[in-house]
Amino acid sequence: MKATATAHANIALVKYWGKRDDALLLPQAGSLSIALDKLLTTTTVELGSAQDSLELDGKPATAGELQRARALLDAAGIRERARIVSKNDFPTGAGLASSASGFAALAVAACAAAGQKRSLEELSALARLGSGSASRSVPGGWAAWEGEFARQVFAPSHWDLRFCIAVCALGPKAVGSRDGMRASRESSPYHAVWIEQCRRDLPRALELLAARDLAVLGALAERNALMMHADALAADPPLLYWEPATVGCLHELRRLRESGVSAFGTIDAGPHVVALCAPADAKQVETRLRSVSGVRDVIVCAPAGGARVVP
Ligand code: 2P0
Repeated sequence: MKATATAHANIALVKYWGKRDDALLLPQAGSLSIALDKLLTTTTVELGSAQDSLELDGKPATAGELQRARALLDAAGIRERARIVSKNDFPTGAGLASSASGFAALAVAACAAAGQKRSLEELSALARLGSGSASRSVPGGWAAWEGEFARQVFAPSHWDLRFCIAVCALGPKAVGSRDGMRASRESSPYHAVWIEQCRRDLPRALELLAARDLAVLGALAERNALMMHADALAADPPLLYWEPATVGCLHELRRLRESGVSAFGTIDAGPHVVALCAPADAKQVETRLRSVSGVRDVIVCAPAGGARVVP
């Protein structure tokens, strides 16, 4: 009746930004991500307590977070009340995709605690009900999510890249992904064009990933992220997730490319820039991002695997 699981957060190279079903968290277009080794969540689920409770990094979760966790347990057929304790190995509340690793670890720990044997596809679909991007953290590695669940398209070892996360602000963002995504779909005149672009980007990105073509995949990923932000910026009211340091990092990466270093940026629904590069260039990319005014920290990550039960 008690189990612990770990899961890594992921960064998308082709982004999920728009739902075709708000209740079931089904995406309008497919997305592609890589799990990040340094962003790890560990979650313990104990069934049979008097009432549901959820603790995140030592603090009680909000009613909304608890409700999302309960929805996931209900979907798994788990009726017993659960005591859930979750801990991140990285700064929480700084917009570093902790909902993806959190709900992936929760789905795996909860089903293990209930003694359920489920496939990776089923676990991914359950994690999706907590947060869409969590579907990709269940299989981990290079993961593609197109419908009900995500699957690992390549193992983490397929391509040893580095992902340098430039932390460009502290504290939570003003508009969460869920509200931002809905606002973009409902009010941005660019949204339909954005979704069409993702439908073209995903198959192309999969080819480039198979070929390990950093220059072309990196450029595609940077364009995809900037187009997602163009969609969000055109919402009414506009969604501006960037800080000055965000723009500073994008310029620094362009300068690095002009000097012959293959490094490309991507940005989620927040201010942080994640730079993709080869392992041999990671030190230089890290140093240059640290030199950008307003950058608080740089976390250098490698590809990681999927969610798993731990002893
Ligand atoms: C992604 N993001 O593909 C995109 C890029 C943010 C920007 O998935 O509403 O927290 O819980 O499904 O998964 C963040 O969205 O949103 C996200 P919900 P989620 O990584």
